Amino acid sequence: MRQSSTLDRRSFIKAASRFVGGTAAAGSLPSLGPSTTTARARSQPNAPTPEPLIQPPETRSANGMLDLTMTAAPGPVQLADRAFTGLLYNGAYVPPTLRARLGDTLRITLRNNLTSGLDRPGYVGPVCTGAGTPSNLHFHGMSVSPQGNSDNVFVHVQPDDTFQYQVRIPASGRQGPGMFWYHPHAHGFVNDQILGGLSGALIVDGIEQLFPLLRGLPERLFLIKHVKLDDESELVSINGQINPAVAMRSGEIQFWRIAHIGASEFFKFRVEGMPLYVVATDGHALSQPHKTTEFFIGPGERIDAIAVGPPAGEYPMRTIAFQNEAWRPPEPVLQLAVISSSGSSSSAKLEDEILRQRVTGPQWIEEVRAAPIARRRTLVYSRTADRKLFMIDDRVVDEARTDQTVKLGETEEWTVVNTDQQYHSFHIHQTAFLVTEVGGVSWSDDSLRDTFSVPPATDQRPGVLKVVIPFTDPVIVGRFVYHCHAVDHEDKGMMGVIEVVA
Ligand SMILES: [Cu+2]
Repeated sequence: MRQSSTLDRRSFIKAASRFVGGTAAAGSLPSLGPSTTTARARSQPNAPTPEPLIQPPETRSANGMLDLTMTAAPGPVQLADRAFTGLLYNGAYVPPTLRARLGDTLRITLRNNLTSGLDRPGYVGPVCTGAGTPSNLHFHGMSVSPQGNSDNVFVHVQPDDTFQYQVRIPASGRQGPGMFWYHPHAHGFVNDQILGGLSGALIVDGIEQLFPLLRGLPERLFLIKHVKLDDESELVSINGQINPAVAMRSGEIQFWRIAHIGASEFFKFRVEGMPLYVVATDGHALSQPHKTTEFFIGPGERIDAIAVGPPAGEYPMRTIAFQNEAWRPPEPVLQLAVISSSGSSSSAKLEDEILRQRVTGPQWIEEVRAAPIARRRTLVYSRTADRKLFMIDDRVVDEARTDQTVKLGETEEWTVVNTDQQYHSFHIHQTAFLVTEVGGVSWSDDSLRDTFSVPPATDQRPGVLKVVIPFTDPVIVGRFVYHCHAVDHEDKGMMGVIEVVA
């Protein structure tokens, strides 16, 4: 029923956009009466019979080297019954998952072919202007060098240009095995390029050494992307599929790697009637699996979890409506996938076995917890009333300015104060951090993060996030950035530059 009403609404908006004679970019429509302000346009297209979940293609390192050329260019995308022009790596809306091991080097040649104009008359595609723009590559979550041709977001690769990245993953140190991702980070163009489809998964193999139970389990990636089309409809896909079916046998154990590799949406979701056992967040292992039934995942965040095939039946993975922006109604509930379980084995005893697992080896988080705080800093997030500028400490980013200088070896406590009545997030490059306080309440995390959502301000007080950040890994010396990972905010200024000096 919901689908037919949103389809009606979609045709209505299409008609309206024809009437105003232009693209129906958000905010550009004239007032269409109360229905447009009370209903959100997000909708899933018709996908009558769920297709089996497809795993993205992979490119693996060999002899210590992962060699790949990635060309960013416009190209066709089909999501269920919707076709549009996206911005793609090597022609794919879900480009290859890069798989490497500690000690490997990623040697990636980026070719920027974002040259042709997408805003031609008759263009039907994402609300995006990613063509004719500079691009680059960021290796999100990785404790690698930010300098030279490594994970350096100050490099801007112009249209028609090529740049070769060489990112050495240290064989030992802070960087461990886990789930990471890659995406463009050319300031001012990030949102459009990720919305268009430019993002993929990056896995450092070896997590089974931390949790031997994971060895040999079938691995399922769930790469969440979101796109807004110029008729105002919004699509949320997993591995480039709308509402795919995940097949399990009752009592079967699978290893699920859920990553939000989209641009700017915050999601809360659950699998109805099916818990998951989280083993890592943002590529950092917990000390033991943690049973969870609801997940909050902002742009850039990842969750690795053990899933156990439930009794035979269908279990929808659905978003949960929640209030993000105080001035808009909550997003409607969306079905993201359906878990289709068959067979009759019992899964009851498996839960005990999973919850008994303990991570092997020393964990970085223990050092972070024990480190003395060398310095405390506060970042204040704000925006202008017209939403054109998003700021940290009352200023927009300037890539030539250094906002924070930190000494290598020190651990600091940063407080992020959100004066805006919507979610933002805190992300810093090259190092993970420990979350210690959320919304004025102390927060006990069992794993590190590299991205975390900052709660909205209320009428009474700002939303506050406290984190402890270790600047202790020599590989991170150099200049890099911290920012809100709702990247439309980052593009509009909500970013700062940090330099770690030896
Ligand atoms: Cu933000």
